[in-house]
Amino acid sequence: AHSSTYAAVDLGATSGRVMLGRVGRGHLDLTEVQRFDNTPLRLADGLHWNITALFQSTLDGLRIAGKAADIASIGIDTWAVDYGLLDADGTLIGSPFHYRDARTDHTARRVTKTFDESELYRITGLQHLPFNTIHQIAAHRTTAAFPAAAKLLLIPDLLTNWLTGTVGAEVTNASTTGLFDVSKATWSLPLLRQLGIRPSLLPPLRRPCDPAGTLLPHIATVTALPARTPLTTVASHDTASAVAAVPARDDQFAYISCGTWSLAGLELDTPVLTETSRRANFTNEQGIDGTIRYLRNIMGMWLLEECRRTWDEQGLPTHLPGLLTAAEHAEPFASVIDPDDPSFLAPGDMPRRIRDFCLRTGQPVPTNQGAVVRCILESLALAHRAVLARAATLARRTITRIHLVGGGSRNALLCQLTADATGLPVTAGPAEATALGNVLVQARATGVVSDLGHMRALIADTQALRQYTPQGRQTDWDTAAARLRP
Ligand code: LFR
Repeated sequence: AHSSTYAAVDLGATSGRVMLGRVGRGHLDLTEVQRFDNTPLRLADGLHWNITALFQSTLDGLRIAGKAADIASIGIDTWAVDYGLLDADGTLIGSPFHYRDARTDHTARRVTKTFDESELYRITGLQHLPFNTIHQIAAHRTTAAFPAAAKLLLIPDLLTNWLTGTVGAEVTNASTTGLFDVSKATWSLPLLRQLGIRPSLLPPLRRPCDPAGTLLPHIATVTALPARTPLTTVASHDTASAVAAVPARDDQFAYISCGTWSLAGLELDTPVLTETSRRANFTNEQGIDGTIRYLRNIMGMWLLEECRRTWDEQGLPTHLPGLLTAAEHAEPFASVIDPDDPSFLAPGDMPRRIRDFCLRTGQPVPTNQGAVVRCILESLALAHRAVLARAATLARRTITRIHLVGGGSRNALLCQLTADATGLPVTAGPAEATALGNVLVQARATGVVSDLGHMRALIADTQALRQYTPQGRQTDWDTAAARLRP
């Protein structure tokens, strides 16, 4: 049967990958070509992404992909909010900052002093996160570099620029900046004016399925790909790609895109811009086809990843299956944390910060690795439950099933605890939802799949999914939740 192959470049906060997706009638498969670590770079002025290393790994991956298949097109997605600045010659000014850099600790407060937060929310619909692009710019603009900037490119748009020379801002990612009008789906010119940001700094918007140019000659040479290999604009915000790939069969679902972050919420037709929604810190980000991703960020597997990094430095075991088995045998509900406590955001000794949280809140301190992992997973399940219940109320929707996608869907204990805590059935998988969403938007741009419903049905029909049914008593979770209330 006829099928086409697409290359998906998917960069996450801790690892990146290049995948090949083959799509045909009733057919979809994904193979990994190359996986690489994404290790941040600490320089004198703060925490950065090692963007040239990421670009090099991307090129290596594309070269291998091109040897394995004839590539119809390439799509790029990454995490959101971060950007590179280009000068008037199109040269990158400095290495892009990492959203976990501490420089926004103070600027976030400054922006919200200059602006009425309610008004900001009515325009952007964005949850308050200290690292939103708007706050990063507030910190950046006092540096010598900023005045030299002619264009601000979000990370996927920057990599696209390096591959094809084209300049654009993909819309799902643009919606995470805090400079975007969610109701009009355009950059907010009034907001830019008030902030004193030249509108020309922001590139014209492009939408998933739009063409994004063809490989520059020197890129075609180093990747050994055909000269006119096209890039397709995908949902370049990884979370938007992941949600596009949720294998839902109806619209009464909630999703949890679980990787470094847990993004838990609903897909809506229109944004919820009420004061209650703002105070609950729900975000309205753009999904594909003008859908709204109504969700909250929960600290996610970052807590566990950072624990493992610390344990590795301390010479303790870090093998995930071993840690999860230990967590299964650990005592339930010994202590719970609020995963979104600001003290957990920065890189560093995570087990110590978890112990500190337990001490501060008068709970037993987890004394071994199994207890720490149990505490993290139960706390994430509790947060999943709180966020989804709130989302349903605020958006006046009924949830009958949770789709848990992303790397976290491989974690059976987390999936089961999420089912138990919410009292809802959980469908887990696909783990590579982001890359699949990336591939399927490319397939759609070339007419191989038709619409969002078709994309989701294809995933539901072809990918291995696991079902979890709620067990245990809801009251145990109520009691645990009550411990976190002051
Ligand atoms: C997930 C994600 C989230 C965003 C965070 C920072 O990878 O893209 O959606 O809030 O990273 O960019």
